[in-house]
Amino acid sequence: MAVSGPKSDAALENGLADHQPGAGSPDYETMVGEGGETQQRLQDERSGDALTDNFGHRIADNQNSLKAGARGPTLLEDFVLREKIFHFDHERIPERIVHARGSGAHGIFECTKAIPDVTKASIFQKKGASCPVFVRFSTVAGGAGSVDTPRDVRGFAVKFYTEAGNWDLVGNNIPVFFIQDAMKFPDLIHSVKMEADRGYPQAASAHDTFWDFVSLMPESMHMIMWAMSDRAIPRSLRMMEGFGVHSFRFINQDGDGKFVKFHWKPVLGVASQVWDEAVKTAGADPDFHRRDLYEAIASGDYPAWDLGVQIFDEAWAAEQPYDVLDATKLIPEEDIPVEIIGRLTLNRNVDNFFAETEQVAFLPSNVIPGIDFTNDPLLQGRLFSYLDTQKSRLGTTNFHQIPINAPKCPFHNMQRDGLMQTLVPKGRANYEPNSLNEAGEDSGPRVAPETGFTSFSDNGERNDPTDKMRIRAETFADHYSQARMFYLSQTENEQAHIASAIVFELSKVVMPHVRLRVLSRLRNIDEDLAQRVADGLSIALPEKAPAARDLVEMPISDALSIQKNAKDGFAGRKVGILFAEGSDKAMVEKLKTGVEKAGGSVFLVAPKIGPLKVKGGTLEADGKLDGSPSVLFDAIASVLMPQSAEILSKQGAAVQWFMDAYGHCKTIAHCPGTQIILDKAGVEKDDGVIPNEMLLDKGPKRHWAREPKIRDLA
Ligand code: HDE
Repeated sequence: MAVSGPKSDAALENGLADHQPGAGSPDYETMVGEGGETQQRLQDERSGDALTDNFGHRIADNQNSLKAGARGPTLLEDFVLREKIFHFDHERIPERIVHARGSGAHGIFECTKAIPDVTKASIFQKKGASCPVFVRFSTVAGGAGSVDTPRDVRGFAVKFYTEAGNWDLVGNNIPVFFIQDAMKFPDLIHSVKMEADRGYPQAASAHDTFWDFVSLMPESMHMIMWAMSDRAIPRSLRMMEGFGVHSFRFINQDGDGKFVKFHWKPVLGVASQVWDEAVKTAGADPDFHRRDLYEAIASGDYPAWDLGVQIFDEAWAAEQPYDVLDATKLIPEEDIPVEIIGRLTLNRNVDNFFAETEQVAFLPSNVIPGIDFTNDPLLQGRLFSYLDTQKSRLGTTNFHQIPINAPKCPFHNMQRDGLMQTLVPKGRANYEPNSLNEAGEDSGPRVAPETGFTSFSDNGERNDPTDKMRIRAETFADHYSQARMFYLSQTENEQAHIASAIVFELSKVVMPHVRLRVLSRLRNIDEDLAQRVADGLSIALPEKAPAARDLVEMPISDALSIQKNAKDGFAGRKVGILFAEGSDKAMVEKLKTGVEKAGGSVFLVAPKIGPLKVKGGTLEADGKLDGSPSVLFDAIASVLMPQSAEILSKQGAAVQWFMDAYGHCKTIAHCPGTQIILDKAGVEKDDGVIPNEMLLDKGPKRHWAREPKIRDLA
């Protein structure tokens, strides 16, 4: 019976019924490639390519779901339908909590004036240096589907893909902000967004909660002036100024720092609507600004801005009647003129709104060497927020791999895995430091102390000598004294365990230079330990590793030893009791009651689960002998008649039961009948091999004195 139904009218009308799957699509060979190529292919879909599902299976019918008969129910096996609906159901991601509605475009930034004396930022070293950029303009309060022309601040976020990594200058079209401290941001935004109980107004500050909040926050009054001015109803995104808002810092090659404020000056000049116009535009063309930007770029009328900087130093800042770290203040251009150093030109619309404009993730923490932060408490809070928000918006810490966010310069590090990992790092160098190169392996990337990002050390606090630094205090430099104290505080047997453990571990290490390095460090802890390990491996002791600090001989601490503090009672311990047919039920029960009374528990083990016939009735085992090895118990006891013992002495599981308990230094209580198995298992009489009657007195402790007799320790 045919399962695909007749072609729908729509399909026939579209001529799709005659479409040959695969016509015009590239060869299989050219489709096969690494992940990147596959992604590129997806972007390069052309008309005529065969429609496939997400796993490359060609689709024969995109109109009809698979049904049991023409009018029958849809079948679960229809993977084409399921995938299509499944993907559609999950198309939306959380919109930005602020700046949800935005419009983006690609472009280029060119340095028009080199300023190497104030910053070592690579992009400002040479006139004519350039890099690609992505810019996203936005409103703040409205949702992603709101209109373009409300009275609102506009976001002006620029991502520079420089050769030194991404630099994100995430600014606004107003040079000051509502609040001075990041702590108030959630309150500010809650107050301006639609009111919590009624869900309106959308994209508007003209309502109770906003004005309630700002009237209680006098620091917002400067920004309110700007927000109520015509700046908040721009004529076009192309006719807005942009501002970095905060004071940032420029650092030059010599490490000297200067404050800097960033400005974008539109080549078209600043222009605004009047309020009545803005209101009517919202109805007539809700996408007024987005359309204007798109059409200008599409027609080759590329919008451009000059990048200006106001540069000043701490001495100048100290003399001003305001704090340059206060984001509610601007620096009048009359006091510090704006110096133009570059030009931004937007020359390419996005190919896909979601992939680029929606998924772009700006991070004020993205700076390059030569540009640094200041202590502006608003900026400091932003340094956390943006990274954090991308995880919830884009769902993965690997959001940097999304093409719009990835740097265009190489990036290498030891970050691995995570949701939606699309890179395939090779080798095992996923940690640093490593010396894998000494074994001829790729050892991965290394820090670049000369060219890497270093923070400006002055903490910016006037008259406070405390500097910012990445450093470990000298008082943390002794790495061996306490390691030695720990080792020397152990019992002889515990020390042997440590030495043997290191021998075992290093015998699994196949890189000889690593074994030697460990030994050279052990010499700083204890020469005897190092020698024991070297002997255990049968290699010569290497030179002692240099130590940053002289060893401090610390007194032995008994608290560090397990054996010196062991508790010998039955509390929390489990005793395995072995019985078989013919065993003395009374004896088994006596042992059981005794152990339980002392706080322990008992597990009955027998060759078969039973019920088995025993002297005095029947008895059921909790576990079968070959499934209940003695490693499961802290001590063992056995109640066996000689005949059963004779039979069991020929069975590996029984012999090993005792052999292991003996080897693991456990208490072995037994009846005389068991002796034949004990002999077979090599169990020799000692303090821990006792008659059943002594079990309760002896307890389940380990008998370490036995250990040297049964195994070679290092
Ligand atoms: Fe933002 N801001 N912001 N902001 N902001 C976001 O980050 C935040 C502030 C600005 O087109 C969010 O990726 C805090 C000042 C722009 O994708 C979020 C504080 C300035 C954009 C966030 C501020 C801005 C954002 C939401 C106070 C001007 C849009 C989605 C400490 C200098 C970027 C996202 C784009 C977006 C937090 C204050 C500009 C939640 C906590 C001041 C242009 O992380």
